[in-house]
Amino acid sequence: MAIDIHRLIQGYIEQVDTQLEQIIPAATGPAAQLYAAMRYSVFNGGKRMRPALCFAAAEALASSDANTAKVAASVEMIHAYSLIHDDLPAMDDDDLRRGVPTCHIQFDEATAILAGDALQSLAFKQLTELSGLPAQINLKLVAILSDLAGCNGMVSGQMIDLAATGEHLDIEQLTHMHRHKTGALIEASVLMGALTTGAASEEQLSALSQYARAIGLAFQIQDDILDVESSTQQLGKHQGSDSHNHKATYTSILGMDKARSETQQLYNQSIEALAPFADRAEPLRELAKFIVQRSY
Ligand code: GRG
Repeated sequence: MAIDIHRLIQGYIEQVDTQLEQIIPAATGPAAQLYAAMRYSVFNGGKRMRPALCFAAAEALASSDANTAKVAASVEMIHAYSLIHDDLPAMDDDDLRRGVPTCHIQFDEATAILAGDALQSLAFKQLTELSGLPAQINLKLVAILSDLAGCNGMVSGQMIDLAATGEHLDIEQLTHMHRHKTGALIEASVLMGALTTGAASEEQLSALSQYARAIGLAFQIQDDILDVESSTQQLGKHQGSDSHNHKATYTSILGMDKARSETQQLYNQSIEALAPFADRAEPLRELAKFIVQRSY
């Protein structure tokens, strides 16, 4: 039976949001503003692509479970922290995200920095609360998240991005940056979801890694295409912000047609990588299609 992608994503969103509600309760008392800023940044309408990839990767091997929901919450909290910090005046200096004022505009800069910090540490705490997995899998989850969200992944990508602002980049340099900045956390989401099944072989992880690396880059190219073609209302952030900020993009380097064909090629690669999983990988296939066809 064909999968309804919107229902599939909605189901994943409900599972991860239930988990996030438990992890980040509304608080009173001296740190109430910190919790308010964390909740503001997590519960303001993200697409939840990384949690969705976590659940779908688990389902490609076995089934998703309570551990998958915890890991999905973990990657979403890392994502939320990265967006809060990315929007700060010291970084991209943005005032609009997901159609609402960015965290530092709604609260203040110090609160936004602390909300990002707290989300990051809570993400790692989640990995101590998994049950029934062998210790070496638990350690592997921590190592993957630490590597791919940190200085071997997303944070390095962000540093490269900041250093490259206003500079000419060639396509290899741009790809290197985005494999880190955007692709690494997407890869972590897929690998970590698969690991929560306790049943992932090295071959399967390697195939899933190929899938994630292809779709992670396709995600970024589609983001660049939308930055040109979509509207501020649809995107929930300022349209054209990359060119406004003098950033190299796939569309500025390759042109729109080549950027589109590159996205299609990467999509094809992601689907090829899923061959060993047969029908069980249908949710991952549907998410790949959604990622390259999305309009927001
Ligand atoms: C500050 C350490 C640090 C890292 C920031 C992820 C990132 C690195 C910056 C975000 C800037 C950006 C627009 C990147 C392009 C791709 C991307 C990650 C878009 C936002 O992700 P979506 O579309 O967002 O999944 P939603 O709002 O749906 O969750």
